[in-house]
Amino acid sequence: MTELGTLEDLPLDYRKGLTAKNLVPLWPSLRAALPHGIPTRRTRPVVWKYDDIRPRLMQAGDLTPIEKAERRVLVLANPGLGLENMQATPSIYIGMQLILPGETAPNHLHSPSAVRFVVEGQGGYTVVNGEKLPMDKGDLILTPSGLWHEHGHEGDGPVVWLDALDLPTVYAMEASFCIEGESQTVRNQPDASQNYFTRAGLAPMSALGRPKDAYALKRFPWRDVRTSLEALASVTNKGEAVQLAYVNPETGEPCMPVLGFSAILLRPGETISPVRRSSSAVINVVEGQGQAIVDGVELDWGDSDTFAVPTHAVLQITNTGTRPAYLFQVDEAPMQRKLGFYQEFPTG
Ligand code: GTQ
Repeated sequence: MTELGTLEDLPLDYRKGLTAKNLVPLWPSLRAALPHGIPTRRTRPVVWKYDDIRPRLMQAGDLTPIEKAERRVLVLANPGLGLENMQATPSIYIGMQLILPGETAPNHLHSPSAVRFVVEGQGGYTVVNGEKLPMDKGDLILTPSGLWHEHGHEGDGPVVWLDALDLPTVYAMEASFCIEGESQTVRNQPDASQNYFTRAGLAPMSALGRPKDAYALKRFPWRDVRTSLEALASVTNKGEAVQLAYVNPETGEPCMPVLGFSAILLRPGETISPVRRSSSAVINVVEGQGQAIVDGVELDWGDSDTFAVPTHAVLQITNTGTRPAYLFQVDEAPMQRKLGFYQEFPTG
């Protein structure tokens, strides 16, 4: 590799002249911007233990009334990226949100897209453009860019969910903003997961003759995901990932434009070594115990823990328990595919 010239190689008055005119020489920074072979990654493989998050979230419930928070969220920030930047990975924002019985989180819309993945509790709901979506453990709820959404809780006990947003990308583009609105009028019918899209391969006939709905299904009940994972496991060799992608039932495309979502089942004692990918990931444990080895770093995980996988990382995940383990994965592969640089790097 050729040694490139440094800033110090340049006469001081030349450098000063460049700076005065808002100009920068590329060659001293070229290798940093375009490292050979593999990107420079500041993202650390880290695990956020739910046992560390939960008591602090409950404390926030005591310390900060919902009116003073709007969204009562603790952000899972990757220390390698700077805690203040609120990035679990460079393109994935993750928060844990608490809502208490009787509380409402006011109606708003924003340019980033969000999903909610329910971690614990019963009786929570989100209203998205007038559609009231129940939130049971493991349910995935979409609140896409530009759609009104508000949350509430009609049950007992705390409800906690994981928020995943494409905020870092939208923010980096100086395109992140929010609008507040009056509470929505709720349509008096069940959400589309309970009447329009109840089985894979079946869509309402009326859906064929109109433009595709970018967000046809906004709630993916965990009950169905779990059943489908178990069925897929029955025809998948041990060591091969049992993984289902959340897609739009009208288009077959990933259900959101920037972030991708999938669910994984690991059989007792099973180890999977997913292909190395150009996208990063955040994995939340629905249930189970195990270990992940991410670029050589061992991360132990249990129920409701969450861990970060940097871009291009070598990853191995093991279920060390005696029951199946279920994982929920967020990645930015849909965005990377659209931008034309998504890659998988088979080992060997
Ligand atoms: O619930 O709408 O974690 O707007 C961050 C921003 C949650 C939400 C977050 C948000 C929300």
